[in-house]
Amino acid sequence: MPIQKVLIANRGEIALRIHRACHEMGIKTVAVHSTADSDAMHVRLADQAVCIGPPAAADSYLNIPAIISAAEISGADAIHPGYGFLSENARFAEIVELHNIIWIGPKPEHIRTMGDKVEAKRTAAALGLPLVPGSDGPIESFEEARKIAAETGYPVLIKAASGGGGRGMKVVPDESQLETLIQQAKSEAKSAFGDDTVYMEKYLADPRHIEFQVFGDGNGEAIHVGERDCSLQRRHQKVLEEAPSPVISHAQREEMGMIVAKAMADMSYRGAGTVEFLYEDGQFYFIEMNTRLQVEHPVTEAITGIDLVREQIRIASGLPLSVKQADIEFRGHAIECRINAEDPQSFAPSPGLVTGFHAPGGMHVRVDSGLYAGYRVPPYYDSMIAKLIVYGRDREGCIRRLKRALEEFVITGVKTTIPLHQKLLDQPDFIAGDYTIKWLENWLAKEAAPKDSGE
Ligand code: MV4
Repeated sequence: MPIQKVLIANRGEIALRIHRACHEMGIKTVAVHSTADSDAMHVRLADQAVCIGPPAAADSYLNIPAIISAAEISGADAIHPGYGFLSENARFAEIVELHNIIWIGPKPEHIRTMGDKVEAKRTAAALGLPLVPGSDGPIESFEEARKIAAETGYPVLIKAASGGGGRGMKVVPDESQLETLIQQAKSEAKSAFGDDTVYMEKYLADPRHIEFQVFGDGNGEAIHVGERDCSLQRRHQKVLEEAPSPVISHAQREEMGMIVAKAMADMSYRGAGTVEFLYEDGQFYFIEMNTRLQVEHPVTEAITGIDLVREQIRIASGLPLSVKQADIEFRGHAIECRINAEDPQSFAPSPGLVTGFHAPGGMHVRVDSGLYAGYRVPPYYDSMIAKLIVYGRDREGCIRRLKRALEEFVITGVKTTIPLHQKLLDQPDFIAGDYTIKWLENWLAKEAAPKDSGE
């Protein structure tokens, strides 16, 4: 039986994105929402909507019994988790499947494996992916740590096995601080994640963050749909992403893409995944894998023409992958700007009433957003309110079109990061594609510093 009704366990632009794929496939949708989101666009567009709790995410979008009940009551036969919230909760995936509801996502065992960063690295190594040198598993003793650090060379980085996304990392400059920083990392990991397992890696001083998008059918077939460059981040939040990466050649993409796709095939991975690498001096180093759809997936859609959410739904329905690796072509260039309801200088959240909204349009301009004039941005959730995704024949044309689209974009009533993107697109380093994971924060620090008048 094909999927007839999907419950979308999310909110905001990603809930709309999933709804759109469903309706294009003839599938009905059920929205869930908190009491703070009764007027949200995802609720308005869906065929049905169920209120699942009060504003706090812990009581609504993370409320497993309420979401399962909503699926049962509405007769949904599948659940799509989107990103964030319950998307990488292996227990939730298991519970969904135990209720005979189709989980539009990876196998729960793979979600669990990749959620533990030590297990993820072990798995990646066994599958032949290149790793950052470091401890083969958790750090068991200070003596062992001292030995490994001496072998890999300082500085080293202590990371939490249950961390990810940069939380709880400690850079250790030399041996004198190793013991103290391991202790600190362990105690912070314990209080943040309830798990004090830590591991060690050589600290890469100035890499790029490049990730490969993959799909598996769960039965040993897998493809890659290229990489995205996500190096422009602030406090581990991506600000702008692009595909292809300005520094990866066609040959490198083919080579690394094949290695990654083969790894996914060998583990019989199911659904969408993102394999994250640090890239420095021409080398890729695996760091983590995300077992979900990502915010920045539209740049991949733009350069491949493949609807990634449709692909996820097809796989969950038991259908084969819709494209063969040999038929996937990468054409042109795409950039996504994440637009947040924040002060563009201080990054302080700016929730409240949207008094005016006009989205840009025209050829190759895509806006994914649940905003409308009269909508009130609630203060309880992530501040991302829109994504602007622009395509061009080449990177230069893409940047020109993106600037034009940002000029057209009107959002009044709340502050947004649109002016930040406009400034960023004028930076010579950005225009040259010459940036690493440190570039954005360095630039922001310079911008904030009082200008030297030169007198
Ligand atoms: C690193 C690293 C340098 N060396 N690992 C941060 C988030 C997490 N996913 C991995 N992170 C990093 N791991 C080694 N061995 C630097 C970072 C990092 C980073 C990575 C990607 C994008 C932005 C970043 C910002 C600061 C640090």
